[in-house]
Amino acid sequence: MRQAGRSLPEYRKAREGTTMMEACRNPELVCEITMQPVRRYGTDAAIFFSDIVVPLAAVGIDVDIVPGVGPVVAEPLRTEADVDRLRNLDPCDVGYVTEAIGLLTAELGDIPLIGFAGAPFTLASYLIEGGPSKDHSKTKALMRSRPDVWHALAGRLAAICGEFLRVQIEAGASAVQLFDSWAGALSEAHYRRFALPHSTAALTGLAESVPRIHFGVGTGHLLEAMTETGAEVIGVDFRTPLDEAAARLPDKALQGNLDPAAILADDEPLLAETDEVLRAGRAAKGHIFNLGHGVLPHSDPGKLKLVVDRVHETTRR
Ligand code: 1CP
Repeated sequence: MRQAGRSLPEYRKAREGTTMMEACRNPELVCEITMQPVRRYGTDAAIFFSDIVVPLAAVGIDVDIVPGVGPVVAEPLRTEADVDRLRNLDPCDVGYVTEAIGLLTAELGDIPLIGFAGAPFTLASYLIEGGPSKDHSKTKALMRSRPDVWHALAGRLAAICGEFLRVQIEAGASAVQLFDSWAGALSEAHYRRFALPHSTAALTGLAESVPRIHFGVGTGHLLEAMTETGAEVIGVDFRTPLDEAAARLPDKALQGNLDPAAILADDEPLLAETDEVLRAGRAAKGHIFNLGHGVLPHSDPGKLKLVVDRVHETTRR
């Protein structure tokens, strides 16, 4: 999940004097930051340090990650002409990603590296709104009023996102995750019409190379539809119990879903909730333990270690 590193003192130290976008383009720094949680917690996999807007910047979009805000786009894309200017990603645009993954696979040895990209709907929301949005109102207005422009934009983003995933797989990522963080803002009918075809396109062509994980926030009503992207693993946020998700998706492995806010609680309720996630996850075809969304900034690293150790004690017995 995003910002796993933000709660770590060694992360803040490594990032001193470097913007987020600069950090993402520095292979040695990317390698160091990716390794930090693996070293500290002994996790079973690493998540590549980057951001979903990195491929957008790589194709020339003026996007910055503003501390305390998130991605901010200088000139939002809203018209047909704006969409026409969006070019495809060439692997050479992200040579630093290939280089960083090369360093990482050497250092990680047998520990798998998870690459990722943002799904077309979530990326389009940043591009159309110009930054983080609670209601995605401009995005939803464009979908309804100019479906032709919407599908042209989402289609181009699907190509960028698919290429970004391909680059990571070719460089040595063992699995990829497609984050449609804001898809939960859509009804199932609109998700199927406006988002699903483009997420499916982004994941198609990667099949049979590595497992594909698909995750969204507040997507309890979309879980069945999300399986239609073809992803082998469905990420479930903390709002839907894993045994309920497993009953609905018997053929899928699940990833998730401890509430990130549980990390801020006392040990006893935290461990009880961890145990409950592990118990509910046994109903699934497979379960990758994770938080149900990103690590909150004030999380105590000691509590995260407690959770990782509990998961290992329980599952390695
Ligand atoms: O934990 C990690 O460092 C893993 C790497 C990672 C990942 C997987 C980062 C680094 N970002 C992401 C994905 C990401 N980025 C998503 C999808 C997953 C999710 O929903 O959590 C999204 C929506 C973003 C966009 C983004 N980037 C936000 C959210 C803003 C909003 O709209 O609410 C923010 C705050 C960022 C900045 C960012 N990305 C990553 C880090 C470590 C940070 C914090 C900035 C910093 O430390 O300076």
